Amino acid sequence: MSNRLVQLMFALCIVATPVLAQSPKAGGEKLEPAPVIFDTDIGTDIDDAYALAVLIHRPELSVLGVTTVSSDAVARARLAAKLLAIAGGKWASLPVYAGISTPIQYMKQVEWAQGFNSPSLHTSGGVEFMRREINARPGEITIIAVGELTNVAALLDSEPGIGKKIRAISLMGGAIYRGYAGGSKPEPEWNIKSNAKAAQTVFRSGVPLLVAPLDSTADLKMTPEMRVEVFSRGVPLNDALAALNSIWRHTNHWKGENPTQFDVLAVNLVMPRKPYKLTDLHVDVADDGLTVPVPGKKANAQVALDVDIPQFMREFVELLVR
Ligand SMILES: [Ca+2]
Repeated sequence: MSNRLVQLMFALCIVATPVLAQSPKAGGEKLEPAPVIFDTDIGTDIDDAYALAVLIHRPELSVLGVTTVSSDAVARARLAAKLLAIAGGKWASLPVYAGISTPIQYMKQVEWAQGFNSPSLHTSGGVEFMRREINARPGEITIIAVGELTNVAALLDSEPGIGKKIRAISLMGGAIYRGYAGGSKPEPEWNIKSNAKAAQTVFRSGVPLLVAPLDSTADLKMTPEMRVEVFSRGVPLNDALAALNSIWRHTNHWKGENPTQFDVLAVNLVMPRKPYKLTDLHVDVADDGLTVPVPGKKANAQVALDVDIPQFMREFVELLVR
């Protein structure tokens, strides 16, 4: 098959992707930003902080608020609120709500925000915030979920029919055909296995799902050279990322050195700037958190199984050094 033909097929594939389409403004070519809520376990791994920074730099997305989940969700919310305050401008007043807390996990980065407070920081009410926003704008809002799915499942369980009012859920989670290491077998991935029951609720909900599993995210490594580019920019948000990256790098118990940008892909899938390969799949979640593709069954997700890693990382760095 010629390269040209492959490109054409790729283009057609993207055009046919319904949940990703933006709504054109009436009478004009300019596109309305897509409203999103960012649900995060910021503070444990480092990629949530980068994903939030990417959201700050994506004008085609309109962030309505941030909700936090798992471990000490209040400490996570404080961290997100401080990062947003440092970003400044409208970001400083973006609402941040703690969602559901769970038993304590490693989350050393939250100490960076100890004692921080602001009027936009809410120490409870994450799930209620999501429900309020979705009911106010039925069919419009995409939830970007980059932690365990506890808040999202609680939202779906909180009100009959609420799922039908959610435009889509773009989530980082699962391992379809591989695990964390290249060439490894699929294994229960962290966000799914941390609350497999919640993940089952989400995958059975009928809400359109965009899924960034380990298949496409586990190799999104931020090299030392990329960190130099981002951290030498000399702006407060990047300085904050450098501080958080340093805390994470020197304290994480899995000896992570080059941050893997798992969660950034879940942000990018809402409004892709380039042809990610999305595959319609039916995905079942087993009780241990394994995500199992079921061939022949009606698809419940569009799954990113493949990504152009150099292009993704280049775009990621360019966004953060603007
Ligand atoms: Ca995360």
